[in-house]
Amino acid sequence: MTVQQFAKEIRRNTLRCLHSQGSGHVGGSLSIVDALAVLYSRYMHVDPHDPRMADRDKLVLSKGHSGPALYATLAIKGFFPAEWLDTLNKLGTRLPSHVNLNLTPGVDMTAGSLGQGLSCACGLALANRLNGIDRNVYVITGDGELQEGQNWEGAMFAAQKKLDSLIVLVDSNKLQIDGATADVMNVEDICAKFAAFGFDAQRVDGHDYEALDGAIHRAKIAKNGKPQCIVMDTVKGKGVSFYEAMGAGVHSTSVTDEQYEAALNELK
Ligand SMILES: Cc1ncc(C[n+]2csc(CCOP(=O)(O)OP(=O)(O)O)c2C)c(N)n1
Ligand SMILES: [Mg+2]
Repeated sequence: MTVQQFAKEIRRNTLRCLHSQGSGHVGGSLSIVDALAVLYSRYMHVDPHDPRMADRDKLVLSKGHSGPALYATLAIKGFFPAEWLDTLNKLGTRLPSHVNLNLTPGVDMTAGSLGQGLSCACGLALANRLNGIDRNVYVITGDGELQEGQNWEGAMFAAQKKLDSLIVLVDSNKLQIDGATADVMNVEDICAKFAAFGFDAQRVDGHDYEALDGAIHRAKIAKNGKPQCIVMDTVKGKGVSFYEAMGAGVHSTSVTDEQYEAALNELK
């Protein structure tokens, strides 16, 4: 499967998952699909048959409300049966709307309360070093999420401890829950901010597979004592025209039978 096909399959399954609930975090799930496709096809050293393998790469989905995109990815990778995707948030489900490491095979950190994932990832990266494990810890944060001050405590800690196995991917889709990030509380220049905190920072088109691949590769091989940041310019709702066109409204929205069918038609 090419990375393009993988990404389409993730988008289809993300919408399948959201459709099972009838609504949910459509926009921020679709905006990270291409990053997940590159990570899980080319970088993540994981074993679907041994999800807790000590010697694995880890992903902290700090913007935990985008769980459906991660679930879609993990289902395709074989971490659990695809039928689980039809149970989003249902009573007794293993797939809660916000990621939970105790419920879902392949989920490495619980998240949902925004702002905490980078700190958690610092702990995971430091623990790897103490245990002699040479693997990467990836974090995906939202752009709006960076308004949470705890991120910058985590960033300081990462630089202080020289956590160069830590790779932060910022999903810069320019929107948060109820408007444009620039209008609510501007977080730009994100690259310059991370660089000022001691990171190597790059900025790429978050829907360009080869650009993403190049940035992740550079971050992975840097090993220069600096934590790594990749700001991804993305589109909320990416891949489905009518979701892309919704603006901030796509943050949490419906996936009706009609919308699901129309979206699948676009994702053939
Ligand atoms: C601490 C905290 N405050 C508020 C929320 C509610 N909330 C969920 S998503 C969201 C918007 C986040 O915006 P952004 O980080 O840009 O995410 P994305 O655009 O990728 O969906 C908010 C405010 C939350 N989950 N956690
Ligand atoms: Mg956003």
